[in-house]
Amino acid sequence: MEIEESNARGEKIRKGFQINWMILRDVDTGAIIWQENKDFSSSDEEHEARVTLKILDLRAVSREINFSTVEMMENFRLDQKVLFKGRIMEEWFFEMGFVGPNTTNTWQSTIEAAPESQMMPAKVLNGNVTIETSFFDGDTFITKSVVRLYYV
Ligand code: 9GD
Repeated sequence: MEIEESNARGEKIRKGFQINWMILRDVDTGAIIWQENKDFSSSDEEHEARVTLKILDLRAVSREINFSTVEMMENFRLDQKVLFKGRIMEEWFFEMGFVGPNTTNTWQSTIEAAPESQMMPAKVLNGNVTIETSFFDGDTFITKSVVRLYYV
């Protein structure tokens, strides 16, 4: 019985995929709180991001991801885990859907504060939060990246 699939399709998509830039905004004011031109999808290294500690007080954050893909995708989506010292605090699912071949796209999504969640203090969170992001086209795994957050 097959216990490990080759995932040739996932590897082909990954080879032609890159994030060009990301922007985070305060939904209530539209103010940009963070932006960087870096491929946060690459899995070879743990990434780092420095965000203002004010982000923890925001009701909701708007995120734009600008990415390019050579391969077409039927249902591009992300599964994101927010981890504190490696333990899961929240899991988020975002779905973009169809993406054409040889295109550059800007994907806007909104991250809301969890309903009855009391944020830990920034000084406790600082350097201890990692975001584990898995990229999929439908059920096809593409890649997984890790970003460590510093609240400054
Ligand atoms: C918390 C305040 N309300 C609005 C949402 C905020 C979410 N934050 C996560 C968080 C959840 C908690 N439950 C606690 C706690 O209980 O103490 C603490 C923090 S966050 O501000 O740290 C946050 C995390 C990730 C905000 C945005 C992101 S993200 O997914 O948009 N992202 C950015 C880019 C770099 C800086 C953070 C990470 C990311 C995005 C895309 C990709 Cl491909 C990879 C990584």
